[in-house]
Amino acid sequence: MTDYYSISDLLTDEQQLIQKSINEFVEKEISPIIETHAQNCTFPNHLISKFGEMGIFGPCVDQKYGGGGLDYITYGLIMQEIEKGDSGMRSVASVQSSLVMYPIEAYGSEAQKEKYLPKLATGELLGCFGLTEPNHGSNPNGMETRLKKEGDHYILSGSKMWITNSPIADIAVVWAKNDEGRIKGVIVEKGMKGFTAPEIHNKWSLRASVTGELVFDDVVITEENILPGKDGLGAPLKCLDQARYGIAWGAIGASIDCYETAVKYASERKQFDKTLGSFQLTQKKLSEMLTEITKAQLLALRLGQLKNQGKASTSQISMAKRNNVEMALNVARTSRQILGGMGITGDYPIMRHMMNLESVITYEGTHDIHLLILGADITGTPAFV
Ligand code: TGC
Ligand code: FAD
Repeated sequence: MTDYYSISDLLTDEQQLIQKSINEFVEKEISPIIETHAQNCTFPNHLISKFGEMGIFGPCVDQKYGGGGLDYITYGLIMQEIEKGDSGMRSVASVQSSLVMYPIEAYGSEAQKEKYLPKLATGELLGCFGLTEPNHGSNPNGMETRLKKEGDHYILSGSKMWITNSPIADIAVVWAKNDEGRIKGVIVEKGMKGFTAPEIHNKWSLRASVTGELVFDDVVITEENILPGKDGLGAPLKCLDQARYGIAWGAIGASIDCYETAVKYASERKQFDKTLGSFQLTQKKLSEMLTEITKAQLLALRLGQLKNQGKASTSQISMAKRNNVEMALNVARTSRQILGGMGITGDYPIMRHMMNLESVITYEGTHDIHLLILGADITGTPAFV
């Protein structure tokens, strides 16, 4: 495991143990099968219950609801190890933990927490998160999905786009505007009349992860399925803080897999009777990649410390998500070059990571949106309005 600055020395015994067990799980259960799933655009369904058994779903959720009750550095390490296997598998884990379990725990009623959280923790239920719409991606506040009051119930109408897990999810945490124009969180269950979740096909990225739409054709919603704890755009954005934090760690995992593959290849492959690793230009590439990975690890660890103290700000999270995903994409591109022609094949994980990271740099706030969140924090003037 690449750890040039002995960052593991700063971890507790429990954090190291959990990281090791997830690392072993990924090497046994994900890495051997993921390339085939990505090539075939299939999702390894059987992993859902295994993720549940490993405590990957809701590691920071309270134990009384089936969660792990763990700290945020441990959560980050789990995301890093899973994304070493594949960003799409980390997507499943982060959507379930940060975008489904988190809002139910943070904004849900006691009855909602008891009904959904334990089953989400074991993987008996799979969830998805619907914020993005066909006409509103970076600007979710413009959403057109409506939750209209009618007598003693509500009518949900509209659609969501680019939703991770939607075609296979049992429940969807959906964000819609009520009659007062306030954004509310709604738990929509599979099988509700008027609710469908068609799959989006033809992706060159996150091919082992299922992505789809959410379509609400006048779905009847009762009060018991509305999250009572918080409304307004801040409610979904707070969930995004959780998930973006996990991605800042996860991307490091993908970069380490690419870097370690390149180091190994450079030590074995010979040209001009010398290993690639003996050429100065290859050494420059490897040295720069290791430096950038190490900087990203330190950024993530410090962010984790702040998060554990309840002090990590949205813009600090944006800085780390933006930096670490761009770093991972650059490491993937450079590693691919070190492998020459072999780098484009599925015999190595690099091209898959690279294509996955093109989604990771776009979802959970695009690269540019995170720059603007930082810019707004520095200057006090948001540039997106
Ligand atoms: P703005 O006026 O800045 O804020 C509106 C209200 O929200 C509050 N707020 C936050 N609250 C909690 N946490 C945060 N991070 C918050 N950021 C803002 C803010 O204080 C305000 O509250 P109030 O009470 O004053 O009303 O909102 P804006 O409309 O100007 O938009 C800001 C912007 C552009 C930064 C935001 O819309 C944004 O982040 N856009 C990007 C959208 C995005 O990231 N979508 C992700 C969809 S989910 C996804 O991609 C999942 S992929 C999962 C996977 O597979 O891993
Ligand atoms: P747009 O908002 O149309 O942006 C296009 C480009 O314009 C980007 O480069 C952007 O940075 C730029 N841009 C936009 N506004 C500005 C501005 N003000 N200033 C400068 N540049 C700007 N969403 C969910 O809700 N749930 C999910 O589970 C989910 N999973 C996803 C899975 C995948 C595989 C993908 C690809 C996306 C997923 N998304 C999900 C959606 C994702 O969050 C959006 O794609 C993302 O927020 C960007 O929205 P958009 O695609 O509509 O791009």
